[in-house]
Amino acid sequence: MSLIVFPFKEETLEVVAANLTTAATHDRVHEVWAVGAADNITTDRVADLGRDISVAHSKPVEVFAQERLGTFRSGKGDGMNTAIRRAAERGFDRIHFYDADITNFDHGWIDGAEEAADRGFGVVRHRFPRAATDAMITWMVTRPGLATLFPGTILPRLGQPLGGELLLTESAVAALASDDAVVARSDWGIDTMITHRTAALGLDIYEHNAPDGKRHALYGSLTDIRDMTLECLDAVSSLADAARPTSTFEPDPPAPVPDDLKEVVGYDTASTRESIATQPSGEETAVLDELGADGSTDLGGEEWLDVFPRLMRGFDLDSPGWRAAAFRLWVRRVLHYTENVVPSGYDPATNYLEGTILSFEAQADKHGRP
Ligand code: GDX
Ligand code: MG
Repeated sequence: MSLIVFPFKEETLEVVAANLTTAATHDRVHEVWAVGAADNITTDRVADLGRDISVAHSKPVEVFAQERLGTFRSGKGDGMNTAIRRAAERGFDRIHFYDADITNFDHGWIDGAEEAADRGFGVVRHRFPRAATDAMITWMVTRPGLATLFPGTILPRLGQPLGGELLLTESAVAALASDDAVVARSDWGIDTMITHRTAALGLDIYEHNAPDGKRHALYGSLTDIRDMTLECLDAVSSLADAARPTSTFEPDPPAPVPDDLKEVVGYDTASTRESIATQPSGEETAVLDELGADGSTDLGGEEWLDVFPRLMRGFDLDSPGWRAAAFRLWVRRVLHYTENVVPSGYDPATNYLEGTILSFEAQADKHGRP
């Protein structure tokens, strides 16, 4: 019995309807759920669409609002955890999660995950090629964090540790549903927690490549993903004393990246630079001083390698000074990479980024956990 779940906030209704239909028309899918954000003004409309799709394809399609389960900001984590809890009670063999805003979602994603689960993998993560300036939280925060805390393990090797597209088998669902730290993580930190916990469960993990990439709503300024950056930083830093992974990991072989994706610009540099033009407050300055960073210049790879472990160790999600300093330094790191490395071309930029992760692992091997 396979279930497909889409957490959704406010997305284009046609895109959500197309995704619900794609899921409902797959013959291995028994049920489809869409879990709406709290106070989501589109939930009733999506529920109407769900009823029509359910009737048209004779398949249960349930649309409901997320429950308040966690202790952080109520966001995507509450949505995923609401579905995980319900699915554990209902006894599905497999749950797939997909973002509701994907515009190229098709049966191939579901097939790829189901086929790997048929071969015995307990968790299947989708990976997909991304533009050189997309995934800046993954490259500059989450993977460096995992490399620093878990060098030499599978965690720094996962291509997309923040990916919201994955399949969990029954035992993974049961373990996540009863894990207090996962249930608490109601915000954007949920993906990091699920990634760590599934890697620590000892289940075999497969990374399936969706070769055309994930086409979805892109950002404007990096300020659009400020909360996501800070919450993902907090989530990875919360793993400082967490168990080392015991799962095995097998990725699909590398595949060619579509040409048009190599040209996509991930965010707007001009408005992003404007967003950090303000002078730091006194609180922010105190944090920057503590970190030994001045915040007035962009950060290259070596500077990020140096400061990031301290940033991760000291980070306080509830402190305005830490939030402002972390965001400013991350933006300055991303701008430096965008202006100095991306112009060399897609493949060199991607290879460069992979190299930065190896440097974090090498540094951690030498000095131990921060
Ligand atoms: N139920 C619920 N509640 N759904 C939400 C909420 C919420 O509060 N906020 C967002 N969503 C949905 C949204 O509608 C979409 O379906 C999905 O969650 C992801 O949100 P989106 O705004 O499309 O995020 P984005 O930037 O595409 O991020 C995805 O990739 C990130 C990454 O890999 O960098 C998403 O899966 C992130 O979790 C992931 O960190
Ligand atoms: Mg999206």
